[in-house]
Amino acid sequence: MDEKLLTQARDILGKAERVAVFSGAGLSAESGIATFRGQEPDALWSRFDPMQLASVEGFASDPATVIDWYNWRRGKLAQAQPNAAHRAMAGHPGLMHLTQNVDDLLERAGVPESNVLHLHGSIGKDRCHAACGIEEDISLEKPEPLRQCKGCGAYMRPAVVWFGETLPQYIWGQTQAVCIGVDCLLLVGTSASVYPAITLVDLARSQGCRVIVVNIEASKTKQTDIELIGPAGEILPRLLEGFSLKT
Ligand code: BJW
Ligand code: ZN
Repeated sequence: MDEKLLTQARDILGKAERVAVFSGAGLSAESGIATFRGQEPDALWSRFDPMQLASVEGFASDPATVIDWYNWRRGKLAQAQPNAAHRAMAGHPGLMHLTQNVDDLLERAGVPESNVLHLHGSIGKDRCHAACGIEEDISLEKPEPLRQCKGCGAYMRPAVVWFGETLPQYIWGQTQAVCIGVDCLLLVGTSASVYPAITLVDLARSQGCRVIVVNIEASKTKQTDIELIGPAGEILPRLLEGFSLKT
């Protein structure tokens, strides 16, 4: 890591009054959770077809395969533990987290549930695919195979956001409000390639917010002030040390 850039980033953080974190799959990579598009050989979209496994069309054509795939990922998450990056951020319980991640590793690290806005839903829940309102917590260790909704008979599915689906309206409104109010946004472990989530960074920037990137590779977005290149689990503990950050 470039020590000079780290010092500059800490300078920005030291002056910021309200900070928030926008995270992606790279945050959980050091916990053994595969990213989607990262350069790692186990990145999910290099091995699996996203339109078959993470779209309404894919679920309609072969729901059992989709559920089996999510249950395989749930098993991996059951074995995983929060890493040093999750823990470093949990040391700042006043921080708001806007995360694209569907895992619960921030919460397991000790971040209050109310401070985590899951833009793409939660893999630890199922909901009715016909949206009749039924939602159920599921066991990550022993998830249910394909089954029907007790309320209306449609299939149950993971409570996540697939391609072509809109983001939960309430969460979307809350994340926008956070982005309007912060003066520093940490962009941690995301390829910044999925809409509309990534437009939140532009929204924050349009209000004069500074953006600090933490990623193992250079960011595709040009809307950044400082890029700290390296694993989140190494950078975040050093970046955040000694501050009392809040949103
Ligand atoms: C590390 C690290 C370490 C590694 N430390 N860093 C063309 C143009 C514009 C938009 C579109 C388009 N075609 C289609 C669209 C829309 C589409 C979209 O954005 N597609 C793009 C891919 C082009 N978006 C949608 O469909 C969204 N809905 C929508 O637009 O609704 C409106 C609408 C409605 C109806 C019709 C049309 C429009 C919904 C998007 C839902 C995304 N869902 C997923 C799956 C969630 C469920 C699940 O988990 O299975 O969300 S896809 C996947 O991508 C997942 C992630 O949350 C999301 C973002 O990925 P993320 O987190 O950035 O991960 P990676 O893997 O991409 O990057 C990891 C990064 O970590 C890398 O940079 C590494 O370097 C780094 N890293 N190790 C630090 N140790
Ligand atoms: Zn139902």
